[in-house]
Amino acid sequence: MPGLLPAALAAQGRYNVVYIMTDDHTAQMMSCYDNRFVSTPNLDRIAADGVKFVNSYVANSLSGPSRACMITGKHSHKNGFTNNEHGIFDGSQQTMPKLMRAAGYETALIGKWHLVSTPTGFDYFDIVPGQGDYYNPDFIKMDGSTVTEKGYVTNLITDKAIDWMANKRDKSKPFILFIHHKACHRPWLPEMKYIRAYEDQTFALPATLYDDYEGREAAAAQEMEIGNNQHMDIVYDNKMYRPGANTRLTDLYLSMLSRMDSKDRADYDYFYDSIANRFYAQNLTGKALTEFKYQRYMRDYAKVLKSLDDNVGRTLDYLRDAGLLDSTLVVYTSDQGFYMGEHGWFDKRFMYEESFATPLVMRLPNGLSARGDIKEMVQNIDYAPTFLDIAGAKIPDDIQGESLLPLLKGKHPADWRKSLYYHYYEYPAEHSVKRHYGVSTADGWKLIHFYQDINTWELYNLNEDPQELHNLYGQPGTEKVTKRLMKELVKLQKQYDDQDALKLNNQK
Ligand code: SGN
Ligand code: CA
Repeated sequence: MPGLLPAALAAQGRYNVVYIMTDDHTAQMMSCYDNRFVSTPNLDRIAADGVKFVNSYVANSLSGPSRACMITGKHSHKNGFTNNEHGIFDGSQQTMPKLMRAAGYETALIGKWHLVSTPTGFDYFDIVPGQGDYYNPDFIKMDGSTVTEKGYVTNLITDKAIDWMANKRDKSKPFILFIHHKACHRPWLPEMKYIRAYEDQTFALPATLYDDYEGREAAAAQEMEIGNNQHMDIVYDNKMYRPGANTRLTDLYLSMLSRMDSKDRADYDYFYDSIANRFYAQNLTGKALTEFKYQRYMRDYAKVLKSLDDNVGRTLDYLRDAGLLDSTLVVYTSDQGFYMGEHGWFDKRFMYEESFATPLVMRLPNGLSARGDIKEMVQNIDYAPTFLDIAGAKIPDDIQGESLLPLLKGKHPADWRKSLYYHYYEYPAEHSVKRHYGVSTADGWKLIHFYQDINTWELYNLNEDPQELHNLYGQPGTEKVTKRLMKELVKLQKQYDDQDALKLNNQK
């Protein structure tokens, strides 16, 4: 074999990086974070052989923007990709994959890209168009052609990732491989072998399923409620199809299913039709309907996750069998968190904990000694500088994230950041979440400003109100803490140079 053996690479500190990112996977549905709902043994393996970040967050809780923050190490207003709906990522800008490549790494991207422009900085890519499909999905190749491939998307992405590591890469170089799964994005279409999984399980209702949004105007204005059929579609999301159905998303649903092989489709219809027949015979309304939809949602999401967990296991097994584990940093994260019925919701976008947070676990190669939980506040803008640091490359001054490498070495720098900045832009748009920015502090406080066609501030004490139900902004006795958070917010806006937001602080 030409080039350096894995052990030699590790000795040089030039670890490989396998970065696995899912779509919309949230910590509530990952057993090493939260074991109430599902078991994810393979994801948990990553944490067991390394670290679990328990204060891991995104800078903008939406797919494209989150991915842009990740590959640039910069907040949205700096990388330019602020929202999914109007954005085209400017691929001519500095990105971490380009810098990794310049540092001698082989770079590859497989799966969901979602940044519209053709990926730059990759020696190899094989991506799904837009959101991609679950069944017999299309893939866009480097020559620009689109090919429909047979199978379930999570298996196919993993097959491709393993094939690239085993057969396609230049083995004389260290590599960074981005495996971007489509799972577990809406509408949670399961792999056929798991279509019957979780059907005996009844999931506990979240305490805030019937939140009334009192004191939170933006929360009241959203369109992401499980119980509302205009928000969570009974056909598309819950798969309760019957002939003549004409909900807003019925056509989209049927077009997705039309990709299936006929035998699978017959089995799929047989399974969901029997549930739909019972459902329509009951004429559920009110809370009974909401809770039926919640259970369907949880089960389908859990099924999709089961295939994902299997495939992460396959990826780890490949690395082990190829002798690469000791020289490879394996990262598992999601493009953002997600609501599993908290506040009555699905989807993400808000700076509230469930969607501001994102799972982040890492299996560490030989030589990186940290183990267990890491409590420092980290954000997805930190991944780029971390990987550059691992590659021994210079971290450019304009990168806004911090390298996590000291934390992976078991250090706890006293001057580690004590607050995080967030800015969400996609409004007006699907799910109607107002534009907002805010600051969250290590001592458990959060201040958020919703703006544009609204002008409201929210203040939370997470230590006493972890579910963020009590907006304390403007309450007597909070003047001092509000002032402190306001100061911290302005400090971060200046540090990150978010000039537009700075001006909005004084919106009248
Ligand atoms: C689609 C979904 C939305 C979802 C966005 C963004 N609608 O538009 O529910 O919020 O993607 O998701 S759907 O009817 O097409 O399923 S993201 O993860 O890509 O940002
Ligand atoms: Ca997403």
